[in-house]
Formats: sequence, C-alpha cells, structure tokens
Amino acid sequence: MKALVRAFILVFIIAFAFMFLSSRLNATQDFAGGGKTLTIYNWGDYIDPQLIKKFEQQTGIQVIYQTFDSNEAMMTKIEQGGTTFDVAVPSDYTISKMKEEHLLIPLDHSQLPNLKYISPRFMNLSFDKGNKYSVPYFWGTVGIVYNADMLGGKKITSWNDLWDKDLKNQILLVDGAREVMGLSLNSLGYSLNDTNEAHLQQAKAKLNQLTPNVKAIVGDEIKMLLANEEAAVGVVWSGDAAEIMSENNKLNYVIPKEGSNLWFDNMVIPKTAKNVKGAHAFINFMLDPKNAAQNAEYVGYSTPNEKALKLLPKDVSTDKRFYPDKATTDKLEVYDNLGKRMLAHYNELFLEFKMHHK
Ligand code: N2P
Repeated sequence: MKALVRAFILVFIIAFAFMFLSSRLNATQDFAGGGKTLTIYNWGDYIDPQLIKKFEQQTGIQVIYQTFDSNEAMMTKIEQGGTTFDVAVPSDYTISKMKEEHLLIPLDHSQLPNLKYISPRFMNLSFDKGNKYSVPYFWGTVGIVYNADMLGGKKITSWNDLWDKDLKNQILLVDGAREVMGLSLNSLGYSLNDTNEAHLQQAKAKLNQLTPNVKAIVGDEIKMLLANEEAAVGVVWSGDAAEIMSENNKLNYVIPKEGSNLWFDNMVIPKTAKNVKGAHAFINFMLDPKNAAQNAEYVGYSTPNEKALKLLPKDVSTDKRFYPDKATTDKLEVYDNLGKRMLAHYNELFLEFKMHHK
C-alpha cells in the first residue's frame, strides 16, 4: 500500500515538473515573438486596417483589435480589468488620470527608436513630462464643420452661432462630455476646465436651450451623416472634419473664435498588459514615418510625426485648419485632469443634457 502511495506521489511530481517546464518553454518562445497575441484598444475609425496586417506579417504577432468611443468608456473598461490590453490610446487628461491611478507602466524608450521622428512640439507635454508613459499618435482640435450651401450661404465662426434660430434641427453633436460641456462653457466666455458650480449649471442650462437645434448626439456615424447632408452643422474632432471634407467639398471647418480644445491622443501600455515587448514593437511600428503617414492619410487626423508630415501631400500638410501653427494652438485649451469627482460631475451634467434632448 505504502509503495502505491509513493508511486502516486512520484507520478504527480513528474507531471508537475513537466507542466512547469513546458510552460517555461512556451514563455521563452513567446518572448521571441512566436505566435503571441497583442490586444490593442483604440478609438473607432482610428487606424488603417492594412497597417495591422503589415504589423502581423512583420512580427508574427496576432493582433486582437478593440475600439472605444470615449475616454471615459475606455478607462472604465481598463479599470474593470475583464479584458486586458497591451496598448491603448487615451487623450491627455485621461493619461494624467490613468497615471494617478497607477494604471500605466513606464515605457522603455530604448525599444522605441522611432520616437526621434516626433516633433518636439508634441513631446514633453504637461500631462506626461518626459513621455515616461505615453507617446504621440494623433492630435487635433474640436470645432464646427458646416455646409454653407445648406445654410443659405451663412458662415459659422463662433460657438454662439450654434444657437441661431435658423439652425433648427440642423446640428449633430459629438458624443463627448468634455466636448459638449466645453463648447457651452467657451460660448459663455468660461474656460473649458472651469470647476465653478454656478458656471457649470449655467453652461448646462445654456445647452438645454440648444436642444431644438440639435438633431442628434452621435458617435463615429457623424461623418457619414454630415457627408450625406443629413444635417448642415456638426461639432466634431478636427480629423473627422478633414475626412468628411474629402468626401463633400461643400463643407468647411472652423475653430470657433471664443476658443476651443486642443487635444493629444497618445499610445500607452496599461498595467495589465501581457505582451509588453510586443506592445513596444507595435508602438515603434506606428512611430515609423512611413506607417504614420499612411495612417494619417487613411484616417484623416493630424500626425505629430515630423518626418511623416513630409511624406503627406502638400495640400494636406499645409492646411492650417488641420495643422494650425503654434501661435493658433497656444490660444486653445488642453483639458485638465479635473480629478475623479469633478470629471464625474461633468459626465453627469452631460448625461442630464442628453436625457433632456430625448
Ligand atoms: C476618432 C476619434 C478621435 C478622438 N474616431 C479624438 N480624441
């Protein structure tokens, strides 16, 4: 009997040793890049799918690609941790928030040699000094795209123009809490980072007055709707405007005169990443000037990559509406990380406005 028990124990030990060794072996293979997967979490319509294929072919890594439509949705999912992501692309204030909540790992710059192609203008920004946790992907502004023909030749120059009685049911709004609260605050002459409760309530009340002019609050379909002239006016991110304007030449884009938002979307590696080496490889791949130029041309957004910019058609790279100079962007505001509670409050006010709209 004793011998039988001993034999059992021996078999167990051998089986465990085998399992352990083979898992170590897999780990080394993974490290070499063989057959490992990489899970990427990016904004919708924000990459040329051909580039994902190219990356897979070059590295043998299989990409699992998921999209989000707001910083808030992205961050909630990363916090919950159900799905783990190797690369994500949050904006400025969200990067600051994710750093604060220890959701990011520091980048190893020695694995990102292509970082040298990024213009110094987009490096070392206040939300991530030294680019310890993030590197530039796209940048842009928030503004108004409008169809002058549909407006009887009327030009739009300011946020306050949106309240014009003639725009009844003509406006599509991007589905973003900071963007929509921000435009209302800006229209009142306040900062889009204002935290004064009276100002915030005033901004929300003013948004409610915009309701008759608002046709819908939408996600990425905003581009298709505006290009098809389903509405005359849209509040959009600049790159979406560029994309729509390439499909419908009656449209124009303006950064409203009261001021607006300047934003930066950067690539980061979330704390839960399983393929940190692959994540660096992907980030470096997207920083490659040829790939960055191809991506910018496909998506329509503005590249922070100096060398990629030189590869773009002149009419694109010299278009001041989408590549505003520093003097212009210096007058715009980047969203501050207002802290968990204040950001939740912005979301709440925006949600109340959305309910009011329905
Ligand atoms: C792309 C959305 C761009 C996000 N669909 C702007 N931060």
